[in-house]
Amino acid sequence: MIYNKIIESRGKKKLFALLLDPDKCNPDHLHKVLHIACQGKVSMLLVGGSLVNTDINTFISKVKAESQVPIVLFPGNAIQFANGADAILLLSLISGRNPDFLIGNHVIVSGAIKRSGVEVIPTGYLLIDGGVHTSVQYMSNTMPIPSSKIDIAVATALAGEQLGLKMIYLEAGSGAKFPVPIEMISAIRKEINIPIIVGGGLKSPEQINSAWDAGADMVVVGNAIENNVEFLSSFFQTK
Ligand code: 1GP
Repeated sequence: MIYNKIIESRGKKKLFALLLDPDKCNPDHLHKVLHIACQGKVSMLLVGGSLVNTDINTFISKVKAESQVPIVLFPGNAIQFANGADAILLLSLISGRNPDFLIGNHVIVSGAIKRSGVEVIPTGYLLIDGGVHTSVQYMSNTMPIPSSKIDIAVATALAGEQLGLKMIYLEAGSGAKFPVPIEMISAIRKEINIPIIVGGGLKSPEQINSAWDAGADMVVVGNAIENNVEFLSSFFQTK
């Protein structure tokens, strides 16, 4: 089970996830990325995006043909559910006040998820302002938490934990100018016990290491690898 692996790695190993947006992965790019991902340092592949047109199950089959790395859905909405995945981050966008992303999409897809047997990881999703208008902000029609409002982010993450969510995902948005502030990650880390995932705008090994040091259990990187596949191998060579 993916969640158990995340829990077991705590205190031993920091996790690194690659975000694959099926609309942005041409076969050549995908092949190169998976070749590097298979060398053992990528803990899981997240598949999804704010808006995806590609058929997710077909995409997953292609990924599985080239890699053994676990595939975890990171869905922007209910139609991104695919029963070929190993697990789904069942995201509730708790920083927002749009009922569709708090519970509406979940109701639509709950039966299909149950029938599939795909592992469900209930995850509180917090959108944090990353200095640009991101797709997730527009598509979810929610306002991000300002990056200076650490108290609001902490209270939101804590509420998510108290509601029984199993992980907190701090999201600056794909292509964010600034990643989630380090002070925010460490303040949340001090207040909650469940695993923390950090993604959005991570472009350098320094930023990734700082997020881990501040208390992130897993980081998620998308754009930096979409723009330069070599980022991945050069990053891991330094580890
Ligand atoms: C995952 O949305 C992010 O949380 C990915 O962001 O594309 O900026 O790495 P980047």
